[in-house]
This record gives sequence, C-alpha cells and structure tokens, in this order.
Amino acid sequence: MLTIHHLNNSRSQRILWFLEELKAESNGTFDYQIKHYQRDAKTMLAPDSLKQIHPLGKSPVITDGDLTIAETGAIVEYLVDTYADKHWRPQRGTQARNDYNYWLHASEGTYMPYMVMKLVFSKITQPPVPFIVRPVTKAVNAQVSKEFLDPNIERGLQHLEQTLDGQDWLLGNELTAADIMMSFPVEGAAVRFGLEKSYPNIHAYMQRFQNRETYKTALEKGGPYQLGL
Ligand SMILES: N[C@@H](CCC(=O)N[C@@H](CS)C(=O)NCC(=O)O)C(=O)O
Repeated sequence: MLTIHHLNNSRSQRILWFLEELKAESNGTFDYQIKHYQRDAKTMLAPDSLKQIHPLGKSPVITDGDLTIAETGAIVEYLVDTYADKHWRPQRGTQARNDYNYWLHASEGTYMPYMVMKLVFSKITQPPVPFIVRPVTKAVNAQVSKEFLDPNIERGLQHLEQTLDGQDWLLGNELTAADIMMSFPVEGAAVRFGLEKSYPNIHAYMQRFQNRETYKTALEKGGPYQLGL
C-alpha cells in the first residue's frame, strides 16, 4: 500500500489532501497509509529517521511498492500518472496544459523560495542572534525585504489574484493538481501577509479548498497544522 511519510506542520499536508481526494473518488479502490514524523521542537528540523527513506530527509516523501518518490511536484505527477482520473490534468497539447504545468512548477520554483527567504531573513533579527548585532541584521532584513522579497512576493500574488478573477480554480472551473500544488504557498501567504483585504480572489480561493471535506479529513489525519512553514 502507498505510504506517505508525513512530517507534522509541513508541505506534506497538501499531499495528504490530494490522497484524500483520490481516495474519495476511487469508490474504494484506492487507499494509503500515513507514517508520522515529528519536527524537533527547537530546530524545527525533521528527525533523522526520514533520511532512511530518502537521502535529503525532507517531507513529503512517499513509498509505493519498490518506489520511493520525494519532492512534492514529483509526487503529485506520480499520483496523477498512476491513480488519478483525467480531470486532474488538462490534455496534452492544449494551452490549459501549459498553464497547468506553469502553476505546478511555479509553486515550488517561484512562490515558495521568496517566502522561505522571507522567513529566514526574519529569523536573523531575533534571538539567538546576539542583541548587539541585531540592529545590523534588522537593517539587512529590511533592505532585502524592501528591494527584493516584498516586490517579488507582491507581483506573484497579483498575478495569482488576476488569474483567479472570475474563476474558482487556477485552470477555470475544474479543480486540478495545480491547485493542490499552489495551496501551500497560498496558505503561507495568508499567514504571513493576510489576503482578505488586498487579495480577495486568493482569499476566496483558499476558503474554497479549505472547505472541501477531503481537505478537512486530511487536516484531521495530518495533525496540528499552523500553515506556511
Ligand atoms: N521543494 C521540496 C521542499 C521539501 C521541504 O523543504 N520540506 C520541509 C517541510 S515543509 C522539510 O522537510 N523540513 C524539515 C527539514 O528540513 O529538516 C518539496 O516540495 O518537497
């Protein structure tokens, strides 16, 4: 049976959601199991046991028979290829398929790096960085945010906001695996920047997927999730 090696409070949550979607529409033919891993409370890193599954020791990672697959996008592609109905991915050779590929990759390739950098730079302004150097690290953080991170994050969110204008999902009115991929940066953006006022379409989009029964079940199974780590 397919196993998801799930780290609490992580990107793995969206794979759990996708697995719940696949399970719900399979009429009992598809199921999976979860192996839970807990972050170190101090460092927030994954336990070493995850490195026994894949050398990088990151989550998500799945095992399915003899196969081990890491990296969210690669896992989503595998699940679409192996277990999903056609409606999860537009047909080859169409503009919709190019748009789908774009969002599938933009999630980890464009949206997440800026957000992770934002998180990392905010950390250099706080303990354990010594009090005496914090005025300097705060100035560095402020400058990098102003000149580089904030404009890129804003541009990304505006692009997403425009894409979602007048449609429920990224590709139109059908939920696809691209939405599964983009759910994590959307949740991260909601926690860090708030979306309701400046990005109403993204906010409504997030509510739309968070209200799905499959999403709620995945949340229960995954354990506490503070979003956006
Ligand atoms: N681009 C990778 C990122 C994987 C990643 O960094 N996962 C985080 C969880 S959100 C992790 O495992 N962190 C724990 C650690 O680095 O020890 C993916 O999408 O799978």
